[in-house]
Amino acid sequence: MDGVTRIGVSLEPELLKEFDESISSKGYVSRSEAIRDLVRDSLAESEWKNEEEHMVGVIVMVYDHNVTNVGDKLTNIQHDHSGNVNTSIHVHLDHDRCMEILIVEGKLGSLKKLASEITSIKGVLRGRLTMVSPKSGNMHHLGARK
Ligand code: NI
Repeated sequence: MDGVTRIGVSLEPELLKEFDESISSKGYVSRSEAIRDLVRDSLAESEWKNEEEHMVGVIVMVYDHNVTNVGDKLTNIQHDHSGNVNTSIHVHLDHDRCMEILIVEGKLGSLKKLASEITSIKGVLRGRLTMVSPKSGNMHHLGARK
C-alpha cells in the first residue's frame, strides 16, 4: 500500500487475546484492518461532538398528512431554517402517509436542532438525520423515532 506508515503497538497479552477474539468474531482477517476501523470510528466520534463542525446531510421523515396542521408546521420549520435546508423532495407513499427528504447543510448543532424540531411534531411518524462530514467523508446518523 502506497503512503502507509507502519506503527508498532504494545499490548498486554490478556488485552491482545481479548482483542483478537473480538475482531475474529467480527470477521476481521487482520489486526491492521481492525485497528484502522477503530481509529476511524474514534476520529469520527470527535467530529460528531463538535457542534460547530460543518456538515452536509439528509433528513428523512415519514408523516401522516391527515394530522391537523402537520404540513403547515413542517413548512414553517423549514422556512425558519431556510439557511440550512437546500431542497426537499416529497413522495406520496399511500392514501395517508408522505415521505419527505430534506437536503440540509450547516453546523452540526443546527442540523440536530432542526431534525429534533421535525421529529417532535405530532403526525411525524419517523425521522432520521444522516450526515456526512465533507472534510473527512465520515458518515453518521441519528435518531430513528418510533
Ligand atoms: Ni404527500
